[in-house]
Amino acid sequence: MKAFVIVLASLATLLAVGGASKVRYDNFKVFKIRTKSVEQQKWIEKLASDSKNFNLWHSGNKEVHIMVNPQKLINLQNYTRSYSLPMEVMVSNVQSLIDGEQSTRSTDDTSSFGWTRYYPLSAIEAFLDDILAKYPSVTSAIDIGTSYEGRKIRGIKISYKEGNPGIFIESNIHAREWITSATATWLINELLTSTDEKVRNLAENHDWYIVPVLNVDGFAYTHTTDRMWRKTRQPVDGSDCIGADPNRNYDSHWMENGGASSNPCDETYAGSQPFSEPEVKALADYVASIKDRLNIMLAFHSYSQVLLTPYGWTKDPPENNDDLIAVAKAYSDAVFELPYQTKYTYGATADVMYFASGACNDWAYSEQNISLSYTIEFRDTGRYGFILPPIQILPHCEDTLTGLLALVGKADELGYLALKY
Ligand code: 0X9
Ligand code: ZN
Ligand code: ZN
Repeated sequence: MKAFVIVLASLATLLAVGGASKVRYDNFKVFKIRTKSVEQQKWIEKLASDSKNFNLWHSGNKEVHIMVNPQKLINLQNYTRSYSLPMEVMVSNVQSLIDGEQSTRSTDDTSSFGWTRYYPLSAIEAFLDDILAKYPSVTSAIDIGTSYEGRKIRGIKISYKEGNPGIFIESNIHAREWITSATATWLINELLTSTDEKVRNLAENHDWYIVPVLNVDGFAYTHTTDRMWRKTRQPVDGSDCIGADPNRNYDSHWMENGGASSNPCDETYAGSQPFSEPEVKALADYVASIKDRLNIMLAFHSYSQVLLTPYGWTKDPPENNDDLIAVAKAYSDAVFELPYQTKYTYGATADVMYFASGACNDWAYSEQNISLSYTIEFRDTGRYGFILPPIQILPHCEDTLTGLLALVGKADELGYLALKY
């Protein structure tokens, strides 16, 4: 027995040493560049496919945020200077942001789950188990499926009674967007424990299907190895680059209109074919199996503070665009009323952001008949980007709950919560 313990202990050291080979971002900077044309936006995006030295944090029609290896800064500056593009430092040292994010870990790490720090997948799973054990009559486990690396993809259903309209939440499909699963787990807890009358109504008169971490492999990888990882972890035949952008992999106008990349080394690589990524296929199969029970689809992302409506693959507005916008506006207005005054904008993805094909919310809208379907890009607008400080988790969660109350209220008012089953 003793020998066994020693073997285990030395294995742990080995693993710890392995964990020491984390990707570091010392003196990497993030620049905010104001672009004047789609060509300029595209050029900067192209520079970012040199993924060792550059990484796209955000790309919009007016502004691009790009992370740069200090040694390669000149490549970017040559371009921005020749076109006199205004360029400002958003993050001066990415590694210090990452270090700051980790430093809030304390001794209560193992004893309780909370929302003052970010947790690894194992802790999120333990949280789900706790919740399922504590609220057995209103919660049930959802087995979404298995990831490429063999991890379980888990979800939870909250249902207080028969005959409720359904709301589905897909979260952390992009590995580095940690605030999404922190928010999803907080929401689960809040729906079950809040005594606020409005929240009780939200919880008990709707069925909630919540998948806090869809991209489980990528998420685990952001904790062990590379904080800035976005994609899945499935190798690509004939390429040294790993993973696809799972939010370009849904089978809805896949790879149309330049809304995704066919280059496996790009951050928006669409995969070898629709649903090539097992995590995306699993989610799609599950959603398809309950689609008649779903009235609203929400995909949690970060960052930018924007509600994105369909479509991402075309600028043509969907049939109920006015309603989609009215419901988004309700969310935005309600959040702005809070003391934090967080400003959410809204609009169609292809208009306000960029062409993005094969995304979850378009697929849910077009292929599964879920007429209210949003991508919500959480805090912030670029100060910290993906590395939102833990101190902001709870205020952000309040924002989200307030937004959701308004969103669901407006959806009801416009007749979108009528049962389809
Ligand atoms: O590019 C994405 O997948 C999302 N933005 S992120 O910065 N989190 O990567 C936006 C997806 C928009 N949805 C549609 N294309 N409909
Ligand atoms: Zn098409
Ligand atoms: Zn995302």
